[in-house]
Amino acid sequence: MEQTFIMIKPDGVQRGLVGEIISRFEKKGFYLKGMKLVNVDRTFAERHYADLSAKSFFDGLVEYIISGPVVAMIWEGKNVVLTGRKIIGATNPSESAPGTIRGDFAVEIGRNVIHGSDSVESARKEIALWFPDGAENWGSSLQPWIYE
Ligand code: DAT
Ligand code: MG
Repeated sequence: MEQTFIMIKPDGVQRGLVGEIISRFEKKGFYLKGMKLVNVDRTFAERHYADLSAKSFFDGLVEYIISGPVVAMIWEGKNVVLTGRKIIGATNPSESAPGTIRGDFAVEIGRNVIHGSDSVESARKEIALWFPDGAENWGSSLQPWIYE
């Protein structure tokens, strides 16, 4: 099944949103296949956001990501990349729909609480960067009640 990389950013950790965010992915019917709380250094944050290195907000974005611990996770499920992005909501919280994580918990684009891979290909790259040993291999006994 498809996997995606989800990261709760330092503001989400500081604000005590970790449990709420995990709960939303769990209740949807996705499976947690990797998780760690880590402080990343500047070089690592720059690698994660390498595609945005030419943007004017890049330095501020990197400062934000290294400002405290983040929760890095692998989630697995049918269409989890695209559906994960829908659960997260639009990049700018002023445009994120209520009911999405950013719509419910964020105000500023530079404090938007959570990251999610934007394609299957970037998920593959991001999982390889953050979890070089790969995902944990386990299966939920409830799977037949969620997946036909
Ligand atoms: P997303 O996180 O929704 O995938 P992105 O990959 O385009 O969005 O950008 C990564 C992060 O960079 C985003 O979560 C917040 C920040 N960012 C994006 N566009 C920005 C902008 N115009 N001004 C300030 N920060 C921005
Ligand atoms: Mg992105």
